[in-house]
Amino acid sequence: MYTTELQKTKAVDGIEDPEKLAAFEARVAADEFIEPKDWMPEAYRRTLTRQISQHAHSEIVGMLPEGNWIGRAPSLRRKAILLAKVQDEAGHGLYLYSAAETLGTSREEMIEALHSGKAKYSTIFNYPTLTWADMGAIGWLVDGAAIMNQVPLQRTSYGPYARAMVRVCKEESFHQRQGYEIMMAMCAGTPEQKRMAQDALDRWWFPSLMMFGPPDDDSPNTAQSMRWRIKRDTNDALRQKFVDITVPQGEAIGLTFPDPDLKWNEERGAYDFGILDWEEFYAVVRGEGPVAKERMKARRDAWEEGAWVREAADAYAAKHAEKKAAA
Ligand code: BYC
Repeated sequence: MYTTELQKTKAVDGIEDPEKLAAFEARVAADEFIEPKDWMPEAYRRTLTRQISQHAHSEIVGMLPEGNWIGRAPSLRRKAILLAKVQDEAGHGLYLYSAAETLGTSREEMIEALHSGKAKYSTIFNYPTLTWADMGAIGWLVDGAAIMNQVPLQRTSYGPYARAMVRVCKEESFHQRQGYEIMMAMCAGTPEQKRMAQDALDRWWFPSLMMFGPPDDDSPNTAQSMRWRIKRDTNDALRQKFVDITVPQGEAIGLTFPDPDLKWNEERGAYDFGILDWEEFYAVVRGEGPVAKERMKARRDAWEEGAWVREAADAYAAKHAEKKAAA
């Protein structure tokens, strides 16, 4: 299902029916949605399954860093908001697994790929959450980056993915605001609170920029995904947009960005910024992130501890099927 297998299916593309392929490409070029029962090239199906399932895994693994703070939120109000946000992420995972299932891969297969380390999930969730200010930084930066990437996905060429994104984006925008509001409150608080907010920005800034994926020149999937309108913007274009929107937000609350090369470029009408540490990115992608092992263990434990729920649901479904058959 993942890159190596995808390369194989690219070769198989040569034997796709040329007429069907041409009709498919014309539909995509006309901005028509492709639906589950429509004909599609095998490589399109596989790249979508890869992207949507990895997106779903990111939502579910993404519940862990914030879930760790629900019991430690500083007030009842903050706790209720964080609880709602983490529940939203579970919902996003469910819409996305459902969208991916319409392409013919079962949820069990996708979960197995995650648990065996075959499938990727966003690098960002392999960093630890050390203080309450990290809840602010995650909402503001991580959800902010997610919206930047996901708003264009509302127009992605595969119908079920595009429709799932509409609701996800509405919720993400609430998440971004709640995070920024935590940062605002901490920046207006005691010197210690301001220091915590700055420290969170210092640690989360570069990992957030890496969420957009490798630079366009090193992105093996972008060209084909843009051609099939799965991706509507390149990794670098979205990263730049995110920097341009986020820097003034940070400066407005008195924060400074941990990048000495960050400066407004009048000619380009955009911020210049330093080169990211791509070696760190690839190491995290390989599963060597600071808390990668902990995250996977938490997911596998949750799956095993939830076995009785799946068994009970199956037994209930079987009982109903029996009753229906007997009626
Ligand atoms: N982390 O050719 P490229 C959230 C992989 S959830 C890990 O550019 P593509 C949230 C990439 O998969 C946010 N791996 O790939 C949740 C590929 O490897 P494979 C998640 C990464 O697919 C809870 C290889 O590197 N959002 O926000 O064209 C709480 C080469 O990359 C990453 C989505 O998933 C990464 N950061 O573009 C709070 C959005 N970047 O698969 C918040 C949907 C790249 O070929 N996905 N890789 O083995 C996308 O838009 C695209 O898949 C990406 C990558 C832009 C991420």
